Amino acid sequence: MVVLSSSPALNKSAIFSGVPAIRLSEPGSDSLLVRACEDLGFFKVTDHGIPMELITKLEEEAVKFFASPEEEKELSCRKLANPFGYGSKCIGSNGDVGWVEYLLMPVTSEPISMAFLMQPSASSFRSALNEYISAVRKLACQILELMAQGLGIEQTDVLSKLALDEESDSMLRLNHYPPCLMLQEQNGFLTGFGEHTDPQIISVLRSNNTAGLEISLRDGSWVSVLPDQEAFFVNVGDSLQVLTNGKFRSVRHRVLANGWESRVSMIYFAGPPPGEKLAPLPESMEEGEQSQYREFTWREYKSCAYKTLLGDNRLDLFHKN
Ligand code: GA4
Repeated sequence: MVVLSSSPALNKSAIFSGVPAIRLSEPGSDSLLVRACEDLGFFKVTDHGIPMELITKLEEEAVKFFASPEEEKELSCRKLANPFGYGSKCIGSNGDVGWVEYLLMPVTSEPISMAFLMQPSASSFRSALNEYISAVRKLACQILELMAQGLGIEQTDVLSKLALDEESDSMLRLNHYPPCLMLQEQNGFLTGFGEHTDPQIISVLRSNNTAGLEISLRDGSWVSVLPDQEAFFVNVGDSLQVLTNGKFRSVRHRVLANGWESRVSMIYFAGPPPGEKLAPLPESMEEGEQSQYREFTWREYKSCAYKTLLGDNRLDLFHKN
């Protein structure tokens, strides 16, 4: 078990009221999405169509899971290969730590099976996960199709088909940031999940009604995002930045934990198939525009990501010159 004793208490950033809130069904939502991806690389969607019962059911199961004894959590996931499974405080394999415990699962075309979360009592957890995964994947695809439409791309499934592909390397992460008793007296904050960008195409995040998520604006300043029970937050990931030749901005974000509240978040990462070449979509480029990146596959990018530290700027390594 890693102890985070030397982490200094952090100050919370100013609350940001500028997160674009987009109703997917409103006319012009495609252009609004594009603008948000260009400006911040971050937005929230409000009429997502995912029933609240489904979200609440998974959130309750996640809370139950994280409240179970440490050995049980570890045992229930032992069939999953690295980096998947249950983890506590260690993020990745290069020494990053945070005040967080998590469950990281691959999302495939097959439902989550008995091989994972093996106790008989986990059957309601598995079914909540499966229902949630199919709903959130559908939402991610709807968003990706609107983005393609907003970019003026005729083939609007050009992005969503990557997430729907049989081989798509997508995943679901449940994070639990427990209250940190050490911090209660100091009234401070601690790094729950350190600053980073997500390597995938987009990430679709839902959290309980607890603050903690912060994003970095274009000028590098950090702002705190107000929780919203009704909405899903969406991050542009590094892959989408490449696919749009840098027009969309992969957003740096982090999570701060505090002394009193328990934060639970559920994030679906829409990833491409391993062999997919990541290169700017020709339709998203102006005439004569050159790619800013050398060509590489998602497999290469992911393997590079796992050699880096969480906060590293991984895309720089693939930038031309
Ligand atoms: C960040 C986004 C996802 O949570 C994740 C993370 C992954 C991990 O926790 O295993 C990484 C991190 C994430 C980026 C750099 C590497 C890999 C930890 C780390 C230090 C699951 C992912 O795909 O990349």
